[in-house]
Amino acid sequence: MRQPFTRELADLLERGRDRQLRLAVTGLSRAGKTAFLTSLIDQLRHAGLEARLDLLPAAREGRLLGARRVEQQDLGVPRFPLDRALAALDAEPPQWPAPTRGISELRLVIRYRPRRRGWAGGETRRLTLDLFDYPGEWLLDLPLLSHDFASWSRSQAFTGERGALFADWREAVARLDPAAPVDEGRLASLAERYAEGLRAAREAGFSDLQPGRFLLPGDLEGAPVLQFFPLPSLDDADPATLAGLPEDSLYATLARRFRYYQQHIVRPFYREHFRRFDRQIVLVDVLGALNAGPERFEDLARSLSRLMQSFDYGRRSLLTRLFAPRIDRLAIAATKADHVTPEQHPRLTGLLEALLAEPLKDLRFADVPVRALSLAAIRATEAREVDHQGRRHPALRGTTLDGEPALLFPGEVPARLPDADFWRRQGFAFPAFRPRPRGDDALPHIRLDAALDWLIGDKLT
Ligand SMILES: Nc1nc2c(ncn2[C@@H]2O[C@H](COP(=O)(O)OP(=O)(O)OP(=O)(O)O)[C@@H](O)[C@H]2O)c(=O)[nH]1
Ligand SMILES: [Mg+2]
Repeated sequence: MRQPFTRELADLLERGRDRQLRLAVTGLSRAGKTAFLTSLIDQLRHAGLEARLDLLPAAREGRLLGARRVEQQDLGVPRFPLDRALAALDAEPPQWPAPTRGISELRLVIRYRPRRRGWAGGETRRLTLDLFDYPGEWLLDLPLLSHDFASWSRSQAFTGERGALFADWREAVARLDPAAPVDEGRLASLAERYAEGLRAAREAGFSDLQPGRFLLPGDLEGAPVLQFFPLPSLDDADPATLAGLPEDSLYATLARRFRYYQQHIVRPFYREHFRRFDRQIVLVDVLGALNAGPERFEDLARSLSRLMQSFDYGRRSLLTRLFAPRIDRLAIAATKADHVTPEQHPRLTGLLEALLAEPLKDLRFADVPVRALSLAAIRATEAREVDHQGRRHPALRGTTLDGEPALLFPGEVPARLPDADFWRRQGFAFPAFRPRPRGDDALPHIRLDAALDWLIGDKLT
């Protein structure tokens, strides 16, 4: 058996020769992470055969020979459920892969021929690609590291439609005395009500939700570390008084759990995973948010700017002070572009850039190379043109989830951030489509090859 340190040494050597790359895919719930990774792996496995990867030079030049799945490096991380995803797509009728939770990993070895001028030898090289899928919600917890329990409590707002979803919990919590001895059972049930509020808010399409792990508890379900909540009544409390409260008071108990969450949940993710990724792609379901209306759209904007703070490792950033990451390239992508007609795609990319204008400015200032694009990992529609009153109009053809054939024009994507006028006048509406039967070919996609080029293309030269 190989000793772990030998394997680490081998990994280190591979990395030294630039033959190993750790690529992570993230995005909020339902952004399209599983579909993206499934398609990416499928394209690479079909490379050199029937995959369409014209925007990836190594593939276009016929130098990409294929890819094989091998045993992953970190045996403690769940395996990315590739086979389950492919089985769903191969079902009759085809289905989308099931939602996933937590982090997962898969290792691919890519074989390619290096580009050599004036030399036609048969040398092949290998690139080891470690792929990771993890919930973007986890990144929403980064700002939590810069708070103590009291300041975190004050930073949580419960207003508007979103606040209404927490009404139940707010009413119960308003009556609590932070200094009173804690009642474990009561605290657990209040924490559960708070988590219910978060889940309801997510169901309703909100995404600016904290703590992130409450929504995706994984194996922490029911653990006391997830049994805390903000205390809105702390607004005007004096810090010295709070600090002096007894250990068994409600305040001290919640504050302890908050600290535990910081130390044992948030930090380890950054230390053991995030810091070690070489490249990342952040997926954003911009079209889904447009479909869901103005309040959700603004909520997405807010949570994305919070999520992107994890990538701003400029000099002053919180992250640099904690654990300097080494990401040298970042992509942000608007997913599910097959929900709109092709002439709308540049607008979709434009809208994504507008949505992320502030974080993008910070990233460029911090000299992090970043590229924005729009793509469909698994294209479920076909672009068509229809005649209407003697004029040709772009349209999409697809099959709805109920199996109904559809031919439609879903609407225009606003090129800038939508204003009140846009929501009043036009809005935006499209149905969800069923994936198409894939047969033996690689999965149909839009610009997944462009994403691949930006993320790994330079390692295949
Ligand atoms: N038309 C279309 N729909 C897509 C595409 N990618 C994802 N979807 C839709 O979006 C849903 C969510 O996609 P997933 O890949 O499961 O998203 P995820 O980010 O892994 O979601 P979680 O695992 O729940 O966090 C799918 O079930 C599809 O309905 C795409 O390329 N085209
Ligand atoms: Mg998933």
